[in-house]
Amino acid sequence: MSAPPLNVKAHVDFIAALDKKKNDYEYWLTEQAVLNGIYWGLTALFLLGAPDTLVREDVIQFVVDCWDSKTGGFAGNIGHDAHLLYTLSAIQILATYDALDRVDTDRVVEYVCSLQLPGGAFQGDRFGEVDSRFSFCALACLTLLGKQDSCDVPAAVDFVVRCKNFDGGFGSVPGAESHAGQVFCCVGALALTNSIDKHIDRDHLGWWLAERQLPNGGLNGRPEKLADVCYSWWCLSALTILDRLHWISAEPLSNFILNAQALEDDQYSRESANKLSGQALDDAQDHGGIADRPGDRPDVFHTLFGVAGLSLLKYPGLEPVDPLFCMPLKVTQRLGLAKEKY
Ligand code: GRG
Ligand code: ZN
Repeated sequence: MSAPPLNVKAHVDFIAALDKKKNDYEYWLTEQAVLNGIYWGLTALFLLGAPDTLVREDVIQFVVDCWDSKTGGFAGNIGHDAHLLYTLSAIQILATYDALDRVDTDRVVEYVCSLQLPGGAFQGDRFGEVDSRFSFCALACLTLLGKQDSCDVPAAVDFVVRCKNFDGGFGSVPGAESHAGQVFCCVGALALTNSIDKHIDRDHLGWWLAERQLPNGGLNGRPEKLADVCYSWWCLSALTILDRLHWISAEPLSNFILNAQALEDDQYSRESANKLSGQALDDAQDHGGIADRPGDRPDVFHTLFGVAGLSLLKYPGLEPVDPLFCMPLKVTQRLGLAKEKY
């Protein structure tokens, strides 16, 4: 199937317009996770070659305002509770803007380490949910801060290895079904701790990941599920780390992602423009962005992971992305954290 080219300008405008949508219903649904949204948007903008689109100082100040002085972690919005998911996004944003000196990083390290349990797993916050996602968040955060050794690394690795299944994939906790999102987190955690070859059979897991490609070119997250643009990141990043990216058919996957763009003249954009009038229509950015699959409504999460997937596939004009941190490669190179081999 053919596909339109990547519409860089439409996606940059789409992300820039998100800030103006604070009165929208969807904004309130995601209000507790604004920091995640800013990380997704900012990273996409850097990869699209438009790093100056947002006002750097405003973004940094917002991140600083999300810091919770009681715990030392970051909340997803000002005045909310701290969580590892938002703490990683905060550190990624500050690292991207070269502004890590704007926070008390020792307290952030203390917060992250306080969430490690005796068996090595990390809980996401003080309420105690355990998930291999949080192992990745903790290790990535500590590594970005140059303090990985502040936690019990062998125990952290041991928990991640216990999440591995007979099919080569990884789940959220020991015994849970393999899922590509968790594979990204567990492969990432093992890559961050230089323990891929000790614990992963690259061909076995590479095969499970390559099996995620469907006849429409897109990737799903586990067997019998629909293809979704975000798995272009969760699967491709893991395949890149495992040095098995070539086990995917690149062109059909690129076309699947490119066909999920919301473009000016497509049905999604026409319908959303028809629903608006007057000032709302003037303010609206009714196209741009990438959806989970062709024909669906675009969002900033799938915009980042579509663009980042295309970057891993070396789509012309995009900035290279670091497959481990999902940040601009230039940033992880500046921090001395980019790896040639895992
Ligand atoms: C720095 C990129 C980055 C991530 C931080 C939070 C995190 C670490 C990773 C999340 C990994 C994950 C679990 C991703 C999956 C997200 C997703 C699409 C879940 C949907 O699951 P289902 O079961 O969907 O609803 P399927 O596709 O299986 O039907
Ligand atoms: Zn998705």
